[in-house]
This record gives sequence, C-alpha cells and structure tokens, in this order.
Amino acid sequence: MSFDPTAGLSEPALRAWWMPFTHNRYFKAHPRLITSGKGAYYTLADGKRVFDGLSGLWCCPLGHSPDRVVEAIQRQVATLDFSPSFQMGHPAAFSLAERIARFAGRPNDRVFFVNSGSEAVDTALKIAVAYHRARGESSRTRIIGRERGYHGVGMGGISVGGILTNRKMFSPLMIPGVDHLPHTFDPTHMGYSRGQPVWGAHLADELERLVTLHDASNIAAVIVEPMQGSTGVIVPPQGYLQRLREICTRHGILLIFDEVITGFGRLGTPFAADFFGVKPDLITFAKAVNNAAVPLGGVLASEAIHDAFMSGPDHLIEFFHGYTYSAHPLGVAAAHATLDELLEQKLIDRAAALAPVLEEAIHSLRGEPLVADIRNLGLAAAVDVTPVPGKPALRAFQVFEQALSCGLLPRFTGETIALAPPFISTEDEVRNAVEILRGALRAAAAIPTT
Ligand code: PXG
Ligand code: PLP
Repeated sequence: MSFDPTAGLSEPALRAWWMPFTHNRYFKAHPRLITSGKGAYYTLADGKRVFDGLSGLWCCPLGHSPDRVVEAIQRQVATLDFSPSFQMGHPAAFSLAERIARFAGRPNDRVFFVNSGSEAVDTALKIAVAYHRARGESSRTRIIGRERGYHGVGMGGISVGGILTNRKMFSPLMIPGVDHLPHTFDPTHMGYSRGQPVWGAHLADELERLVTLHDASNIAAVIVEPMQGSTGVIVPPQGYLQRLREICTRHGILLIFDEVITGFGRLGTPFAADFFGVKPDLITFAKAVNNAAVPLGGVLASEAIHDAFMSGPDHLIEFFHGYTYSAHPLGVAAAHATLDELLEQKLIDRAAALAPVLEEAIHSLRGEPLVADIRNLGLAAAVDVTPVPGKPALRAFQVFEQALSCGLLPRFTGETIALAPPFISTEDEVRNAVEILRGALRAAAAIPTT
C-alpha cells in the first residue's frame, strides 16, 4: 500500500521519526504538519495556507516546486538517476561547476560537490589543512571559528561553530586546535542597526591576538559566515570582513566564507563575498544552489589551492575525500534549472529591491511589545524578544505559534524570530508578513508567563 500524505498520522508513525532540532515531545503532542507547497506558500494538514517567511530553511528563494526545477528533476530521473562520481562523471556536473564558478565571479575556481552545508564545511576544513600540508607547511593545522557561528553539525562544523547548545553535549568529539573569534553583536553599540553596524570593525583585530598567541605558522584557516544567519542575522560591522581578509593575507592564513545561507542571492548579490567586496580563498555553499529540491552543496576553491594538490603520479587520487552522492544527477539538474530561473527572471535583483522594503517594515516593529532588538541585511531580518525570566526561548516560541496561526511561518531560535522570504515574494507579501509578526508580538505579550 502506498503512503497517503494527507491521511491523519498514526501514533506509532508520529513516535518513529526522531526529528532534528525539534522539541520532539511538544511537537508530537501538537503536530504541525506541512502537506504541500507552491510558490511562497505552504499548505498545512488542516488546509490552512501559510506564507513561507524563511524560504524553507533559507533554501527556497524561488518558492516551492517551481515548474522549471520540477521538470528538470523529472527529466533527469528518467534519463540518469544516479551516476558514480568516483573515477567516473556525468557531463552536467562539470558544466554546473563551471557555471557556479562564473556566477561567483571566480571563473578559475574549482567546485567540489557535497550534499549539505555541514558536509561543505567539513570538506572546506579538510581542504584547508591538506592544502598547507601539500605545500610543505604541515604545521598549519589550527582553525579559527567564531562565537555564535553556525557551521552545520559535522564534527568539524560544531568544533569551529560557536553555538553552545550544539557543542556542549559533544565535547569529546571536537577536533583539537580550534580557537574562536568573538562574535560581533553588541546591542549597546549597534542596537537597532539598519544594515551594517558602524561600530565593531576592531573586533577583527582579535585575529591578530590569536596569531600572536599561536604563531601564523600553526594556523591553517579562519572560517566565518559573512553574515551570521542561523544565530539570528548578526550583520558584520562595516570594515570588519575587510580587516579579517587583510590579517589572513598578511599571515598566509586561508579565509573561508561559509555562504550556506548567503550564497545564491540572499543579500541581493550572487554571494556575500560580492556584497562586501571581500575575496575569500574558499566558499562553502548549499541550500539555495538548487532551491533545496534535492540535497546539494559544495565548496569553491581558488585555483592556487586546487593546484597545490595536483602533484605526484597522475594516475593516483589527489584528495582522499568525497561522498557517494557528490554531484548527484538530480541535485545537479535542479541546480541548473535554479540558476536558469535566478538569472533569467533577475531574481537576485528582485531580492535586492525587496531588501529595503523588508528593512523599512521590520524596523517599524521597534517599540512593539517584547521587542529587544531588530537587525536586517539583504532579504533577511531578525527581531529579538525579551525573554521570560527563568524560561529561556519560551517567548520566541510563543510569537512563532501566534504568527503561524495567523498565516506566517517565521523561524524561531532562542530569543530570535527571523524572516528571509522567497525572492519571488511581492512587496505586499513582505509587508504583510511583518504585520502578522506585529500582531503575533502583541498577542504573545498578552500571554501570562507565570
Ligand atoms: N553553514 C551555515 C552558515 C549554515 O547556515 C550549515 C552550514 C549547515 O547546512 P546543512 O545543510 O548541513 O543544514 C548551515 C545551515 C535556521 C537554520 O533556521 C539554519 C541552517 C539550517 C537549518 C536552519 O537558521 N543553516
Ligand atoms: N558508511 C558506510 C558503511 C559506507 O559504506 C559509506 C559509503 O560507502 C558511508 C558510510 C558514507 O556514505 P556517504 O558516501 O553517502 O556519505
């Protein structure tokens, strides 16, 4: 018997899926089920339509099930469902790599395909360490991440990441030799900033201190999200990323931008590197690369990094790394169709044009009940709420539930509500999402907390 997605869920079925990053007990007592999606809207199991305020999980800029992507996947699965990428290859993967490198304005880069942001991060860390070794600088092994950073859930990613809850249970599994730069959020100096805060470029100088502590000869790479998404849209201060770049260059340290959220247009430019005018050595991407229709991610590596590996007999493998599903034909087909759509429909320009609409709307929430801070950059914004004393993360959850009941699916984590609407949204939809959030803040504030 085939599965009927619209049928009510049985108790054993609800029990069986141990859900990721979810309050499983609460969820299973109060299931929130999505049964379909089209354009900027989901349909829930009770038939209600909700606006997708976070483009999936930051990954569906074209909205849901765009015809072109659907058709590309359908054609591909009927032609070549799987193709091994170890010692064999399929043509569309090569042309996609070339397209992505050109799209990034880095035509000589090489693209290593993976299946998620977490895999992209762990791959980039491996490339960084192996690169230095290949060049005879094998003492360069230390990696520098940043507080509050989110780099996925692989062992490398949680080690360089800086989100306490994602780290504290797994302490013995962390890779050694990692330091963290301070995060750049300071509400006393940058509260309610619109776009990039003016204050804070000096925080990049902490990297110099780490170099002084360890010596550059021991440091392989620095990894940062150019805009921190997952931890709540923390926007880099003006000049900060430029300064990180200068310090890395001066000391021969690789700079990795984790663009899993910012890649493919979220800031209104192809990559955040373009937005900030800073050129990292490695870029990780995933999510929006193919509108998330099939898991796909990758790492862009500069030609110099790639070439350092190309030594030894040419019949031998140069980089002992890869995944069964690297460059999966369905993921690749979806990415070609996504790029076609992003470029032909000029959707990145549209994201850029919607950015000031979102900025204006979200900052109009200042002074509403519970609001503690508001931030935005590109087509992304966040509102911090004042926590209920002794009950961390409850307020944002209440706001989320109120919003959902009024037709908006935002994202909540900790004390933050985030919005990152699809690029296909209209101005009215963006403004309306913020109005629903306003109502949700007021309604949540009225809920007794004792
Ligand atoms: N790096 C960054 C910068 C990310 O934002 C990952 C790596 C990991 O990607 P995967 O594909 O392994 O999940 C991410 C993922 C949220 C949210 O609501 C953010 C992410 C994932 C899920 C939810 O902020 N970021
Ligand atoms: N575990 C086992 C036993 C495997 O054979 C493989 C791949 O062959 C993996 C894990 C890794 O899987 P993937 O390549 O999908 O990451």
